[in-house]
Amino acid sequence: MLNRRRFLWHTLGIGAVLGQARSSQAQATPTVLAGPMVIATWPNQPAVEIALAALRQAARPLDAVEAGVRYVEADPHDHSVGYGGLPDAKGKVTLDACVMDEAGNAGSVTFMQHIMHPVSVARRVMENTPHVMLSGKGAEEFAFSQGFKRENLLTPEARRLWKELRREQSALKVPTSGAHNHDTIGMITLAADGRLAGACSTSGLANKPHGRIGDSPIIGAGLYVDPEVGAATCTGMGEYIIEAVGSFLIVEMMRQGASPLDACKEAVRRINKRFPEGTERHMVGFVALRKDGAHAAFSNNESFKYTLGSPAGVQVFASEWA
Ligand code: SD4
Repeated sequence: MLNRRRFLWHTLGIGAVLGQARSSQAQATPTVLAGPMVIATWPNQPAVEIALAALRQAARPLDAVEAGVRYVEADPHDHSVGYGGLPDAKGKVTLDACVMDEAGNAGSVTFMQHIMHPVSVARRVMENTPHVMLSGKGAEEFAFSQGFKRENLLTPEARRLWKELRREQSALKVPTSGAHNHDTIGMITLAADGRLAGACSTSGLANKPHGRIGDSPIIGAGLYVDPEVGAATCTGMGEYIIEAVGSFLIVEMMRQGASPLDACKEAVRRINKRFPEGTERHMVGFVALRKDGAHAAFSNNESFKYTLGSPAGVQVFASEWA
């Protein structure tokens, strides 16, 4: 019998495996950190510019990453994050987000509705409670208790796109990671003094089952920051990323001496190996930043792009992929 994801591959007629990444424990050429750095998934220039500008003014990396991600959460044209995000199968916009700071503290909210800035609620969970994760109604009630406003996050445009997507998917009866499902923001920041922080925020897969939670709010899956080593974050089909514990895997490999690129390749290789039918629509994309400023991105799909903010400015790059 086909398992759930094999069913997706077969149903969608996804192409053949696209090759495998090579892993290595080789020590990368050391990079001298020449200034603050920011890496984010997808073309997210304004968000990276905000975070980089904050770091240049000596902001705490956590403040920089929160400010950058908040920009995307408030953008009605990003249909994978916050306001304007595409709803789930019940027509509800449900949000997942997490943060980690320079000490390795973490906070997260999952399956939360009606709050424009889940990244900031995740930060409050980290700072104002002894817990790491709050979910659903409980997360919402906590947000209200912290002064966040209840808002309608479903825009007319998102509702229209969701209806289109439902028509496309009605024959399949499964959510897919196709058009309109990109643009989840994962962002990692590095201050000139080596302090790190990260955040990830998403409305998840469009038309997902009500209650489904992806990788983005899961510490170690959608984001990981190790203050001594570096940070990683990602985008794509959350189920694959959770099962690979993708971001933790990458940071831990960097701790063992792998370069950021080899570590990202290994995470993608493990996912491709388990699901060799191909990744035309079911992509994953990782970005990694080592404490010395060395960085990389790798995906199993040629569509993946990332935004780098460095002393050279803010630029969008096509990721390597296999
Ligand atoms: C999820 N990882 O919920 C998210 C989706 C995503 O760009 O990254 N979309 O599985």
